[in-house]
Amino acid sequence: MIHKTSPLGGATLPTAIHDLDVMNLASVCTATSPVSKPQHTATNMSKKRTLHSFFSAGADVATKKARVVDISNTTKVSPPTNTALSSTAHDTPTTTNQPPSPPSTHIDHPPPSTHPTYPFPISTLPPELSDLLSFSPYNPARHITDAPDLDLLYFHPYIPPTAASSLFKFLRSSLPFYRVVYTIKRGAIETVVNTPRYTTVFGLDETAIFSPSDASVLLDAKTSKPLPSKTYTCTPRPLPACLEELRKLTEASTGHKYNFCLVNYYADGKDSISYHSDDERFLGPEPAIASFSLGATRDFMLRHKPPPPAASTADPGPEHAALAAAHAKPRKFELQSGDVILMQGRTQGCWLHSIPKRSGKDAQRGRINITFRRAMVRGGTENYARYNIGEGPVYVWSEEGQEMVKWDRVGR
Ligand SMILES: O=C(O)CCC(=O)C(=O)O
Repeated sequence: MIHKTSPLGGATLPTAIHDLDVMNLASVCTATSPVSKPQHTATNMSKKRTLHSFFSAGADVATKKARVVDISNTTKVSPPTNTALSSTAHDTPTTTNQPPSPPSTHIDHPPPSTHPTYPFPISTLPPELSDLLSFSPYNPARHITDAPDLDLLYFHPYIPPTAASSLFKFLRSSLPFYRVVYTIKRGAIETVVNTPRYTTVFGLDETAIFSPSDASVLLDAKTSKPLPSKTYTCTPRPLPACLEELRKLTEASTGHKYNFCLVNYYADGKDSISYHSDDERFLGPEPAIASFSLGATRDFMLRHKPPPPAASTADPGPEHAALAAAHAKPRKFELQSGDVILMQGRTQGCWLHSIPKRSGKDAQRGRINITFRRAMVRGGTENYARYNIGEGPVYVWSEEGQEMVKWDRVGR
């Protein structure tokens, strides 16, 4: 974990760098509050399911199968007439607070989301897919608390199976991605880090909002007054409507609030993320992070941070032994397309997670991971932009080549 000076006045902020081969596992559990009562149980979670999803649990499989949507011909991104290059980009901003499209009584495809920071307009979910997503969560969550400091909700799956593949293809071909390269300095040594996956990010921390009348203008969240243009060194990007829809569903079914959406695309088994925890100070205490899997099955590994040194080596006691065991023996979840894991409570403070490289079955297939999080202060917005957008080229999915290619502005 790497620390930098906080813009909030001297405290250090761990940054969201998760890509070094050797992670510093020396940090110990940082959660400070006592073990809290779980916030959501599988039982009360099911109460938060949408009305639609209650019906879906009893719906017959044939009905669900009949609703499979092939959106492969409907996801083409429009030519970049409304991009950052275009002078009309400011004219029709998409704000983050628009309600999701009404269910499939709509026949027309809703217009794409535009914003001066988007390299090209981002498609809105086809109404058929949007309609299927209202059946989420497909299954109620399993509440996993059977190891020290661990507090997970596991929806297996969350996205209805009829929608998962379409949603994966839709997002892969609609979002702009980046392959971020950055340098870190440890003492006199500078290391270049090539992020081993494609990334992108949208969102804004709690201190500001996008102006409802012009999303290119930022307002102070408390006073609603416009913020000076230099408030952020990056230019925050609002969630496009397709991710906004997913964010609202996730808030309703997990009971937590989110203002950021980070997306990873693992092109194949060689792409990965090293052991880390999302316990940055800018997320506040005991952050809740909802993590979606779409596409290829990948192993999600979790291990407890190393326990503090035992006071007495003779008999460190059962609690210490349980921590040592949770550190020594990682937990593995084979995350499948449509699954969601919510990490909450002391999980981020005390546990590390990773997606290791993979060979063999499913290693050639791509996987999308979406995480919804809530950043409390400006440092979070800056940090996420730096490590998930960076300064390099934009990548887009090429249907023809079946791979990510550099976006050349002319081609789209
Ligand atoms: O891809 C995943 O499931 C995990 C992603 C993750 O840990 C992160 O973005 O911090």
